[in-house]
Amino acid sequence: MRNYLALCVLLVLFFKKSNSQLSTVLGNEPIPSKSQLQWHQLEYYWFAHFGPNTFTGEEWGSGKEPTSLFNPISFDARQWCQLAKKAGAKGIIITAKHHDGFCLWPSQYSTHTIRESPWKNGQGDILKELSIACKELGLLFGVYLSPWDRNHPAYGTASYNQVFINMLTEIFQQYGPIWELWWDGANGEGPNGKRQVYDWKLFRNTVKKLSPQTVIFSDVGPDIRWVGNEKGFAGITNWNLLNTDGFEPGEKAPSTDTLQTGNKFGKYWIPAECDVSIRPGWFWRASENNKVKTAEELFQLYLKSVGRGANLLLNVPPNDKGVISPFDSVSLTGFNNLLKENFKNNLATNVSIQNTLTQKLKTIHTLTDNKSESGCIVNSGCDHIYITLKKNRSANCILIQEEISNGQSCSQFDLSLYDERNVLLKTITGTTIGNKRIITFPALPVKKIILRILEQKKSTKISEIKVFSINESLLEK
Ligand code: FUL
Repeated sequence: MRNYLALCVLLVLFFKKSNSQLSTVLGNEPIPSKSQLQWHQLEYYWFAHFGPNTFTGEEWGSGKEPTSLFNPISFDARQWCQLAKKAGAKGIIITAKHHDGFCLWPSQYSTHTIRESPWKNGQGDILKELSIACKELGLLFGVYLSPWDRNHPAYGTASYNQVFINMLTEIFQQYGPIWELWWDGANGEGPNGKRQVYDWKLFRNTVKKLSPQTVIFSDVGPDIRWVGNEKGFAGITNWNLLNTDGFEPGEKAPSTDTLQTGNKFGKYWIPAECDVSIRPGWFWRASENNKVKTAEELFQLYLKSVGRGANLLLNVPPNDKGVISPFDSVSLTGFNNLLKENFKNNLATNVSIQNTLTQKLKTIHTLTDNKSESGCIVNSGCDHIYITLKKNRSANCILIQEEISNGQSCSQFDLSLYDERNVLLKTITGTTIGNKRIITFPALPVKKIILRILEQKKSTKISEIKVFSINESLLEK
């Protein structure tokens, strides 16, 4: 009996632990880990590309740039964070080391770092200042660490894999907690003309040991996948599942089309993240100050990423003084205002569900309670969800959320829009829902909407339904 009890305790502990670390399977369905589920709720956060390229105007530094170039005299991590907060972002992922190998922290494992730069007489530490500012202002702190290194003398030899592990360990131990770690799949030649054979398995295992709660991004996860483009959009059909057995980041990744849509019957829960820059390039350059995406363009990206069930990783590159330029900040605060204004007034007054076999109709308050964890199971075929709207208001946007903690289910749905006299105005069809699905259409005098799930993997749990009248100029293009 005592052994039995001990085993039960062990199992509970193990399950609790593993559930927070890795995506698991329920029945045959992959489900998100606790960290992945929290990641889904973030929806939108920033990338900060910063380093020698900020001073040279290059996108991919050669690794031969003199360290004397790096001197952001007005560097202010709090300015970045204050703006990120104001712009509604939930965290910042910084390029601790880009392909040029320059480290934004004084790494023991490189001689090409800020320690060798004139900035703060070599005493500065960007990762330290940014991680502290993020904590103080309530933002998550994430790190991009490029495996490709065009400077490190060990690159292209087996010993470089250990250098990379040492750098990861340094970062996690000195600047943690790190919420998301970003691995680029790019792999070119290093200073000795050789390419590296990465030990991805060792990298992954090391990070999972150092920080089990961190979500790791790469082309193929293990926690978050690349969306297959750098333009900021997910597939219109977007599964949070992916088959990664036999694949690796970089050249051995699945096709970009597959990354965009995921695999309906994928073996692992690896949702898509849409990385895109607010400027044409990833790094700041003065010549692109007048090419910053407008608030309206950012809103479009939001519809095509978050509105398709993915997350939006928006790159906001600080300038050569070490601050985010006013050109970018105008767009960013404007974008957040558009989100707040346009998604403020939910026109749905009542949501009820009717089983067409029994004709029973009941109101479902959980679908309008603003809580994505509560919801209502919808059976395909027999269940209809009725959404009643406020009077005399035209609508042009519908937002649906699926409760995904037990997996993603809906693969086909339709929405029928009726006016006050019960005349069918329009039928909209869709495929996946996932964490969020936002559909826009030219405004119509809608009084009632019926949502049907036409095809699903198992029972779909819908958690929120909202209807809006957004500015006509913001409809998805
Ligand atoms: C790419 C890199 O090569 C770009 O420079 C940038 O960092 C982008 C986010 O990922 O693969």
